[in-house]
Parts: sequence; structure tokens; C-alpha cells
Amino acid sequence: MSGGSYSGFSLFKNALSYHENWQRAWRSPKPKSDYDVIIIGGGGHGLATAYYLAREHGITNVAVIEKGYLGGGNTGRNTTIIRSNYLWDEAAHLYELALKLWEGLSQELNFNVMFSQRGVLNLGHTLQDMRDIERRVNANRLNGIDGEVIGPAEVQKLVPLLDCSPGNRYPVLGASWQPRGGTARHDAVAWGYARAADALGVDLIQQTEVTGIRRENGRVTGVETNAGFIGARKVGCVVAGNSGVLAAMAGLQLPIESHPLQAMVSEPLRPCLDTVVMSNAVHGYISQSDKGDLVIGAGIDHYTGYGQRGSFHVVEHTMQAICELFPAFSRVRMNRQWGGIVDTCPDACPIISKTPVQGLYFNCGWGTGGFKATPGSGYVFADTVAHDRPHPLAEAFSIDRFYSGALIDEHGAAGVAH
Ligand code: FAD
Ligand code: PYC
Repeated sequence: MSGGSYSGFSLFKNALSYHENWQRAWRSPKPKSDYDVIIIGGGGHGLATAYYLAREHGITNVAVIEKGYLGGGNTGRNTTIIRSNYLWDEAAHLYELALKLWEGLSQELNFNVMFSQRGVLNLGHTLQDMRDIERRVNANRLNGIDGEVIGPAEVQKLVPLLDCSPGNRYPVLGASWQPRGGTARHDAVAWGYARAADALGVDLIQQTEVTGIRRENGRVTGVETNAGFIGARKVGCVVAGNSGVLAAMAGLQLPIESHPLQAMVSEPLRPCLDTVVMSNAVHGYISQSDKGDLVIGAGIDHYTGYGQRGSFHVVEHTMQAICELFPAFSRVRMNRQWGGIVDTCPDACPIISKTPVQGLYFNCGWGTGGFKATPGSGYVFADTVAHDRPHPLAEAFSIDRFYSGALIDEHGAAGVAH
């Protein structure tokens, strides 16, 4: 990957030199002794936060500290489904902000994130599914979000390989259809934000693990890392499945459980599926990547844990679901399977919040559905950190809701059961 522009000749020369002379897309700086803001976690959300801090708020004395490599967490492990068809106003507005940002992201970052608005279908298999779908689509339309309820004939037209026979165990009675939804290239999102943040002066520090959060008189003063202490006036934690661990370092407890979530891809096929199909009832979802692989996933593993792998019975269940929906795929060979650790909240909504420790902020709890939110999450979190008060769209997602009881139940829209 390169930040500069290359002629055909230099591309050829660099290929022969094993890319030795390629310009790096971002620096690899030594950490300074202190920063205005440290963001812990170099996934899409952390990198987007750092980028918007610099671009929207002029705060450039910022470091992103990542224990592995940029985008190596859930950002690089997810199935990249993007949509904004959430039920409640608070969530719908947040995910719709993200979708609007996705629509201009490649131009904004000058980096092709391969955002593809191929549309997302959520299938309904029972009368109750269809009632829930109608309720959600009506709510979406009242919020100015595109969506339609379509019947089985229209579903079949959009997805010829889907088995819509009326006699099926779970017959397809219809679907919600969000045409502006789709997919993006996950690594490109991390790389695009990383390159743009670096260009604005943000230090991206990889292979450095935060091991402690130092506080004095109720205020954060910096982070302990395996490379020593780094001071900071403000610290934002954006570590997905490790949020509970980081919170404990600051003496806090979050209402979060960490679970494995799996996905898998097949051998590449010729183009045969040009939308995203999700079904909560049979418990599977599928799309086809631009390389031709079928990208497939299902629900979380129900035990908690930090191992980035899943259990076999979930793989088996998922494949049963996909073969039931698409009998034609029953002979496709699978290539790879992997897991990520997702941080789930009791109401299937994120936490974007200040904390009782001054200068310490958390952005987490996106569970199985945070990739789609990446640009919006970074945008509102940067604003929250910069001004030390919640961005208007983040206000409802504060930790306070677990004390006040103002939960936002998005289990029905979460796409993947958890
Ligand atoms: P991450 O990308 O996980 O970044 C957090 C980073 O923090 C990691 O890189 C980690 O190494 C780092 N870190 C942790 N602890 C420390 C520490 N102590 N010090 C320094 N760094 C640390 N969402 C969708 O919207 N659509 C989907 O289709 C979808 N599919 C999914 C499929 C799977 C299999 C999985 C696992 C998730 C899926 N998700 C999906 C959810 C989505 O991936 C996440 O919500 C989102 O990527 C979270 O982004 P993030 O930047 O917060 O986390
Ligand atoms: O949130 O749409 C979603 C999703 C699909 C697969 C995993 N999460």
C-alpha cells in the first residue's frame, strides 16, 4: 500500500525490489513523553476518533496506542455489513450519521474504502417477523431513512438463488430492504483513517500494550504501557472486546460481556449474489465479496471469553442455515474461519461516554454491529472528548442510562442475536 502516486515504471521497479522503496503510508514514531489526547485501540473506531480530533477540532497532539497492528482486532475480522435501519430514534440517528459519512468517505480520505451500496435484506419468515419488519421500516421512514417492506416475489427477483419455496421449514414471507446499505473493505477503512490521521500529525504507536491507567486526584494523567509511562490530559478507550479489562485498570466496572463471534469465507465463486442477505430466524447472513468469496456468519458463542476463535457447533449451525436458504451453495467449499471478541451491552447499544474519572472516556459495547458505525462513532466520540461533554447524538448512549433505566433496546435490529 502506498501514500504516493506511482508511474507504471516505478511500480515495476518496486515490484523487483520487493517493495523495499515504497513510500510508507504512515510514520512509525517513537512515543512522546506526553500528549493532549491518547486513544487506546487502533481499530477503525479509534483511528476515526483520532482523525476527527485532528480534522474537526484541530487537536493534533494525539497518539493512538495499539497492542497489535492497526485494524487487527474486530475491524479486520468482521463481515462488513453496513446499514442504518435501527428501530429507536437515538440509534437510527447515530447509524444514519455513519451511513452518510460512509457515502463520502473514499473521497474524504482520498483512499478507496470500497464502499458498495448493494442493499441489505433482512428476511421475515413468520407473521410476527413481518410485523416487526413493518414496525421498524415505518420507524426508519419517519426518521428519513430509506427502507421498504417487500414481498417474496420481489425478494426472489433480487436474490434468484435464494430458496423462496412456500413449503420450506422457514418460508420467506418478505423482507425489509435498505438499498443504501451494503459493504466496505474492512482493512481499507483502517488504513484510510490511519493515513489521514498520520498526515494531520497523529502518532500511531503499534505493538505497544496499555497495562494501566494512571490517575491522580480523580483525574487521568496518562497510561502505563509495556514501553513505559506516557502522559496525557485526556484518554479515550476504544478497545472493543477488551473494554472490561481497560475499565478495571481505571477502577470502573462496565455493564459489558465479551463473547466470541465467528465468521467464515468460501472459495471464490463467479458473481452470483449482489446484495446482503440476513435472516435472524435461521440464524445466518451472507454476502459475496469483490474477490468472489461468500462471506458468512451467525450469532455469538454464548460463553464469555477472550480467545479469538469460536466453537464448532456454531459453524455447523451456520452452515445448516445457509444451505437451507441457498441449497445451491451446499457444495461450495469453505476456505477459512475465524473469530473476534465482541463487547455486548444489555440493550444491544453502545456506550459513548464520559466516566467518573475526569478526562477518561469510553467508546465500546458495539457488540456484533459496530463496523457500520465506524465513521459516525469516531465523529461523535472525537467531539465528546474535545469538548468534555457528550455530542448531542451520543448523549443517549452515556453510561448513565444503566442507572436511569433509559435503555435503548435494539436487540431486534442487531442483525445477529446476542
Ligand atoms: P477493534 O477493531 O477490535 O479495535 C480495538 C483495538 O484495541 C484492537 O486492535 C486491539 O488490539 C486494541 N487493544 C485492546 N486492548 C488493548 C490494550 N490494552 N492496549 C492497546 N491496544 C489494545 N459489525 C457490523 O457493523 N457489521 C458486520 O457485518 C459485522 N460483522 C462482524 C463479524 C465478526 C466475526 C465480528 C467479530 C464482528 C463483527 N462486527 C460487525 C462488529 C464489528 O467488527 C465491531 O463492532 C467493530 O469492528 C469494532 O471496532 P473497534 O475499532 O471498536 O474495535
Ligand atoms: O450488524 O448488520 C450487522 C451485522 C451483520 C453481521 C454481523 N453484524
